[in-house]
Amino acid sequence: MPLKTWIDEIAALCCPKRVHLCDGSQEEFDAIAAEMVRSGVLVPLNPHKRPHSFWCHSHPDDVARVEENTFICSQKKEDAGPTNNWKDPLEMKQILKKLFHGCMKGRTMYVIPYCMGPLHSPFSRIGVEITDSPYVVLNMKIMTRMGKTALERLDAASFIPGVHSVGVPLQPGQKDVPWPCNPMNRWIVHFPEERAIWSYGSGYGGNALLGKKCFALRIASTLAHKEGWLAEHMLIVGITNPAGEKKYFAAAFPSACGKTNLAMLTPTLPGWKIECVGDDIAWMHFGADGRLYAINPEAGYFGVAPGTSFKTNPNAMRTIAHDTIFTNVALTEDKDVWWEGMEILSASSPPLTSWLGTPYDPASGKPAAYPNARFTVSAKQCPIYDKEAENPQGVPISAILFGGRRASTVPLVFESFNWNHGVFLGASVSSETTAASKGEMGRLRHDPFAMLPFCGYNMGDYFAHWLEMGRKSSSEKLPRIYYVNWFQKDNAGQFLWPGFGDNSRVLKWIFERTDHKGEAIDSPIGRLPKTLDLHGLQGINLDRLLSVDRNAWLGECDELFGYFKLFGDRLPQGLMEELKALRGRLEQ
Ligand code: TSX
Ligand code: MN
Repeated sequence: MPLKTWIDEIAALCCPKRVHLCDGSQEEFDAIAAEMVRSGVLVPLNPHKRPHSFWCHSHPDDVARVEENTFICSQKKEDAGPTNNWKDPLEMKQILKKLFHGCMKGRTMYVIPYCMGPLHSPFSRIGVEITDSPYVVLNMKIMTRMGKTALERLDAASFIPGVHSVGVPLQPGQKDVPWPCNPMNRWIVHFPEERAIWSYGSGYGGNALLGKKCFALRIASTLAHKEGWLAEHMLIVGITNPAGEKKYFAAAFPSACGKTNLAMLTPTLPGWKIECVGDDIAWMHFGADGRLYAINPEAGYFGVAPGTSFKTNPNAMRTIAHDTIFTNVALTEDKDVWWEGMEILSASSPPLTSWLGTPYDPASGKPAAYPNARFTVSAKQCPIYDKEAENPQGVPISAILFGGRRASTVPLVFESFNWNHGVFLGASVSSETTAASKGEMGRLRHDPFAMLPFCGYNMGDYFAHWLEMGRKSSSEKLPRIYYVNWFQKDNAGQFLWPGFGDNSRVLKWIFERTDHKGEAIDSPIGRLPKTLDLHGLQGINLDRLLSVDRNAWLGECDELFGYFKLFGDRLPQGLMEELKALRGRLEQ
């Protein structure tokens, strides 16, 4: 459908006060931000401390993605699979028609053309988001290549339409609230066959910035399945050794495993360098040379603020020193931002405004920043932003890492025997829940390929697609696949591995393995490092970090067998064979 026809159709449905076609200019951003400052939605931060930056806080019930209200509406229920919520597309459209009828009354309807991926990449895709939220416009400007340039590419390509409303129409004369949303009536809906997105009732993050999770993962994964590529929840880093040789790794981790920290790592090993291509999403295609190439479809970081510090991620701290939007962090007296894990607050520190916008009481036992508080910032501001991130052809991937947070059983690092075994490792990703995520603490949660909330089709078919991708190239050209776990604990509950910059020691081994150099020892679960470079570290129990407890792993096999059964006849044979083979090696 031509863009103009679609805009008219949505305007007729939603009845906005006016329509604004976004050009993506800095002037437009500044004008919208100024209006939001006037209405009190945004607070400008201290220009001497955090230039061109803003603080805002959401409604207390609109603070995260809402998986229970997220739907994949394929014609057949089985095509959404056992891990997604499903509703019949016609039935869902009836619901949406009612919801969206008149939903933008009294508001401006913004039309946001945007490009996911470098502007001139053959792998990039165009989306258009219609929204009644100026907060969404500002965030989309940072997170995507937004505006006129994307619009120019639009005639040539078909676009992915997305309609978003906060779900709070204004009656004539009615005063708006700072963060309009409709927490009792939220719908994040995907029509994979029609390639359309509809989102209602939330103004926050992945619910509202439709280019990210909705398009670049859920819709893109269905496109990738059809077209023979991969849309993955992965960071992308460049890694250069002291000899100046450079490789690229992609890595998938469930939430609360420090993906952004790894994407911006400062190596402790002298002479090694990490550069950041992306911290969240990778679109990967095979090149004519048989190698797998990745682009980052995003142009910014929508990162979790709490826990980010000059100790855990100095590059992120420098990235967000200016031109950043902060959502749901705490505000200091001198109009700067603060969050748990940034630095120790002393008793004499000046008072804070909490993320709720009220004076913070440290004695309340509650955090000053919401645990899922975010910064939105352009990727270009990262001091280690990789120039190759703008390469339209993408970067060649030498290794794929999977990982999870596991206190025991899973060694620091091991290598898969081959592609199919690596796909099995991806499918077996699980993580122990932390205090930051809801649900019981320390419980094991399966999150295959870290894609559980983001796969737009049947996850069994997704596993089969990964196996199929391995048949598109020869084994020596395919990326090697690894499993890592930074989070093992000793019997006293202390972390066994220092993590963070010292993870460069693990990356070094992987780098050398992909160079046919580093040495490995076969174990029943995969290939373990013969040793790691531990220069400058003391008291590391490497034997324990790399040990394989056969009984624990047999238990792991039983657990996985139970999980795989969830996928019924959509589970590819190849995965069950890998599980059987693992059990066989453990029983030998
Ligand atoms: O991000 C993390 N990484 C990856 C870094 C590149 N985190 C934070 C996870 C929450 C988002 C980690 N936490 C890592 C890690 O490698 N490891 C740990 C566990 C850990 C925490 C503290 C210490 C050691 C390990 N040491 C001290 O606090 C002194
Ligand atoms: Mn993510």
